[in-house]
Amino acid sequence: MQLFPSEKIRNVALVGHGGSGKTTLTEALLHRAGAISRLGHVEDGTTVADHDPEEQRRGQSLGLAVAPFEWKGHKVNLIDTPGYADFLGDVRAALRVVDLAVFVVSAVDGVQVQTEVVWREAASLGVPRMIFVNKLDRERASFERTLDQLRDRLGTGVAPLELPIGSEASFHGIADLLTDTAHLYEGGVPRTGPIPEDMEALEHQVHDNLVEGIVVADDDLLVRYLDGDIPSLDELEHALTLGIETATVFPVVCGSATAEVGIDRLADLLVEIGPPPADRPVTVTAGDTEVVVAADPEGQPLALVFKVIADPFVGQVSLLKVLSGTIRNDDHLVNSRTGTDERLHGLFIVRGKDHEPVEGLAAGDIGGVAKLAGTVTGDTLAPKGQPVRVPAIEHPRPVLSIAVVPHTKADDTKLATALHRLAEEDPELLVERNEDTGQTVLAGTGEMHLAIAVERLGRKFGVQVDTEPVQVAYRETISVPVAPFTYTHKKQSGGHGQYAQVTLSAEPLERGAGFEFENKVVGGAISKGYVPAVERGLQEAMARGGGIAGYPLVDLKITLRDGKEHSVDSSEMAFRHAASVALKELAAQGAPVILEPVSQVDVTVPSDLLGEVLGDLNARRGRVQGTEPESEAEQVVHALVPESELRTYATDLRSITGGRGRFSARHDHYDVLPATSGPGEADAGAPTRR
Ligand SMILES: Nc1nc2c(ncn2[C@@H]2O[C@H](COP(=O)(O)OP(=O)(O)O)[C@@H](O)[C@H]2O)c(=O)[nH]1
Ligand SMILES: [Mg+2]
Repeated sequence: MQLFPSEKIRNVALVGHGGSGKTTLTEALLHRAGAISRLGHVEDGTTVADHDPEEQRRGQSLGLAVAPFEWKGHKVNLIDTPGYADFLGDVRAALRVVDLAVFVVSAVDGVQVQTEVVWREAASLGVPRMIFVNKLDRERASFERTLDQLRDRLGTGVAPLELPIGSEASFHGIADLLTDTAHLYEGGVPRTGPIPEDMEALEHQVHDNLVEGIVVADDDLLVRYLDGDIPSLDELEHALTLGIETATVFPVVCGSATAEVGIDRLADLLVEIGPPPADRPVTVTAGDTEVVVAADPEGQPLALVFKVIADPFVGQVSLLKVLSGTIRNDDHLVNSRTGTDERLHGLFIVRGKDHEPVEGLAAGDIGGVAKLAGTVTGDTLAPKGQPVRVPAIEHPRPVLSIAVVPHTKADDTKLATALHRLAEEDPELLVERNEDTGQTVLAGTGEMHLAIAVERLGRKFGVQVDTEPVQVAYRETISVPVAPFTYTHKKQSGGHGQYAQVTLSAEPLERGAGFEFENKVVGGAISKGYVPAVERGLQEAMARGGGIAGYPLVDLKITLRDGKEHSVDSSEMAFRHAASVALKELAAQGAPVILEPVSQVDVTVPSDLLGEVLGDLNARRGRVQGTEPESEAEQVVHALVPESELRTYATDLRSITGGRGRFSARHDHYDVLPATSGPGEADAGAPTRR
């Protein structure tokens, strides 16, 4: 395929709540444009966008998918995105590289949680937006009700350009309010005609609303309109384009993806009012300075890798957007984060799972390249000697964790590499090894996200794992000083004998102090070399959990006061052993307590749900430190909550708030575990001895 000129490119994302019809609409647009010969179905796993086996099995999008099509001399790089909350990361990635986000809203279900969540994201990024009201062919679909909700929930600027003709099963056309014409569909093909008479009154009324909605984007036009001037169609279209580009006017159109009503009208709009890449320059950093880069095909080559996909056959596939310049096959660019030279060998255009070779990609275009050496999602590729970087997006720290246990020894060997590669393609997946518990922990955005990661370990890398709850890394300490006592390790019957005697005392230290050791042995009671052996023996036993409850011992000071050795039978080994046995006795006499990790948690919730969320935090032994407004409608709660109470919080908060709450958590400190919530509880969360 040849290079596509920048000004003819439109980058568009379909976003919104899961099930609103984004993937089906992608299919319909590709079909109307002739890019595919028949409409696939989400349920059958036959769509272009849901091409991953995990997506096909569930009948649901889990990641972004690029699906370009040509329309009236333009190339529309359509990006279908997932609607489920766990995969918001890919929606963010798509919003970064498009110039228009089409919010697909079901006329049956109306504005749903993820519609609002993504609207907020897009607004904060200043991305131009429009709305496609879908499923108008379905029973109980209502355009009016949906439009009211859009106005209500998404704020000012929502401007309907169309009205549906017919409803539910008899929905068959669209009235275009700007041109006063009807488009009547049969088999996806429109025929234009006059607006049906019975709609005229409604049409006039909505038309006036629309004009008022549009003229606000252009001050001149607004003044003239208020003076009684009727704007011409050209003027309206110009103001509309301006309003879209500045993200102040959000046109609403309507249709049905399955009945293919309104699809070609949508495609027309994408190329007519969708901003070309050159109109939306990006700000990048070059060292300490910020530079604004426009999508100029003659400029310095610069590309953003917005998604990396680990492919078992091709290796790694990097999806990139050319921000400036023109990139050709076999060009060399440098990864600005790592400084590594990357050869762009074999550029291609991506459509779902298919790759079509292309000789180059001009500024504004989106394509793919395989086998970049060390490039991960979010990296920038720039010319040698010009370390320009697109500012990284901050990914929220993952909130839900599980531990993975390999099935076999062979799986164990491959696990680390496989996890590393999965994390490379998915910046929201965190892999950690907990040194205290020895578990390999996967942290992600929700239950579905983690389940998919585990499935992909198997499918992509052939690594089979079981999952288990993450153990809380409890610790143990003493709470009172322990008077000196003496322990003698003696084994002198038969063979090589062992002998070591130590006198130790202990005292508790403040939280976080760790371990202190002091040697007070005087007069050479034991040889110099045996003192470090005692210290090492204590340290090893503490780390191993050689106290009473079996958790690592921390925050205490142990003093070696005296000792005795045997000229033949003593050894470093014997002293180490003596120290470790003595430790258990010290712990037993020190009124031992268990320490639990406590996290600092920030929960953002709609104000009307504050009471429920506070009550729930209370039930989790949370200590609320304060509450402050986040926006007009939201509050942030700051609290300290024991880690053991947070293990399912990601899922629980979602159900308490209907998906409208979010939170972040990070380890803060260790605190004494209250006796009532101590070990011995039967649930999976109770501390277990190792
Ligand atoms: N009746 C009707 N069903 C639709 C329409 N668009 C999508 N669907 C169905 O809605 C379900 C979810 O569609 P999908 O494209 O997966 O939604 P997504 O999650 O937004 O990608 C599927 O069963 C589609 O067949 C439509 O316009 N009319
Ligand atoms: Mg989908």
